[in-house]
Amino acid sequence: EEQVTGTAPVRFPAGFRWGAATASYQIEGAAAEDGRTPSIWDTFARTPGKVFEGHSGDVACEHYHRYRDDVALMKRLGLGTYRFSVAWPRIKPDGSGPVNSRGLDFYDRLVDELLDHGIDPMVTLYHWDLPQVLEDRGGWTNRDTAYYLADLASATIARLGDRVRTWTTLNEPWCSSFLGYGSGVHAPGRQDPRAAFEAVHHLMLGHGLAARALRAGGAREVSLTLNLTDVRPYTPADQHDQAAARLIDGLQNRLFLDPALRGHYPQDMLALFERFGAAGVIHAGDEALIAAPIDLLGVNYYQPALVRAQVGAHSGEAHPGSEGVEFVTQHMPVTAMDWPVDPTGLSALLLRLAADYPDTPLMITENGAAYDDVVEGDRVADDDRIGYLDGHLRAAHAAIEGGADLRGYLAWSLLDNYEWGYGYGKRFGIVRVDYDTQRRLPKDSALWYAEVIERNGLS
Ligand code: PNW
Repeated sequence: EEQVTGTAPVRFPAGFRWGAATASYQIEGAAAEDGRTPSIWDTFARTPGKVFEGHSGDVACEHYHRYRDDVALMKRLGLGTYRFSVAWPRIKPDGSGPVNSRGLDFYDRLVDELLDHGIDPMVTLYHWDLPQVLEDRGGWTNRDTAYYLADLASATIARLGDRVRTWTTLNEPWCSSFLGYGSGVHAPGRQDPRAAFEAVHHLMLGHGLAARALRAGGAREVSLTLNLTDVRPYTPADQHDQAAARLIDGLQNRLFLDPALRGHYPQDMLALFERFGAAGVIHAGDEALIAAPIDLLGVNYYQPALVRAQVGAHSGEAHPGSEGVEFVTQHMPVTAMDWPVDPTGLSALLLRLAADYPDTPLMITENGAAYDDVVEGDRVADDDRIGYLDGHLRAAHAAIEGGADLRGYLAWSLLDNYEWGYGYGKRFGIVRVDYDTQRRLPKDSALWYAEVIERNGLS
């Protein structure tokens, strides 16, 4: 057994990429500026009862106007990579069709600012802010949306491709499909398992088409980011618990990994497309398009899952087809999200990816934790977040030692920000944001992380 929570000094490989991540709707604000139109999150935030206290991203961290200060802050922390997403409704206010150059201007300025500070920009095309006009035509249940994502890719790389090396098509299609169209806790808030599976396929088709468009536009590194987890059977020797874990592993991991990296959906997942009446959206040739070669798989990891077979249990609309599967509460420390803290899930996940999907370089594109931070003067003593990050970095290092081809680590998130359905009520930042003054205050975890980057490891 690899020790992943000890205190032995660890060093990461030379060239390991260190950084932090954000997403457009979560930080930018400036929701109605320079031609941006509403996204599904603007609509969702305005729908009573959907988001904590009705919070929206109208203002957020005002990053749209404060990006220079934010880049200076990144520089002070020593970040080598900054992962951000572009807002589709800024670049294509009508969803498809003409480009709004004022929208692209913002990202142009941001990229230049990053490069001026020696920070490598990593651009995600879609981190959940679909133009509302496209949702009005069915959103991700409409096949056209996949082609429009490829158009967005072409337009964006045409403008930024001379300076941006690393591109990501989608962030977490599991969330977009199953939380957006299945359980409805994310925008657009639909609750229909058929729509959720249709969305899965059109997102993955969009990934493949966008990957091609990026390649055609000269992208040097093309990637896909998935939220993956380590799924464990409650009683490892129990075959019913094993089957339960296999099913959840299918819905959470293999449904996205297999088409992207192996060229076909898993059989058990195809059966669910059939069962929910969504198999018709998979056309001949689609799987070959989805399997467009990628250079990097982005892994977002927060927590493991523990599941068991339980007659009558229902694990919820976010996992359609999982009747009889129960998610078991894990008795370990939790974050402010109530998510269990277990770094061994990260090492297990990375080693599993290395074994099952070989020859795919990996990057942790999100990892981090929300805590109820307390500000004391000009300091935030967030030891719990430091503990979370330290444990997960040790786990990542153990996986590298075990053979995983892990190229980098990006903390989620640079700033406290709009945490989707939780609004501003949950703080994932290594930097505190005071939403009254917009003042940024690096938490102890940010200062600690700067030292980690500086020494390329942990003491
Ligand atoms: C990810 N879940 O979201 C996103 O990529 C970020 O934008 C987000 O702020 C971060 O993780 C923290 O939540 C997720 O329910 C949201 O399993 C929900 C889930 C997973 C990831």
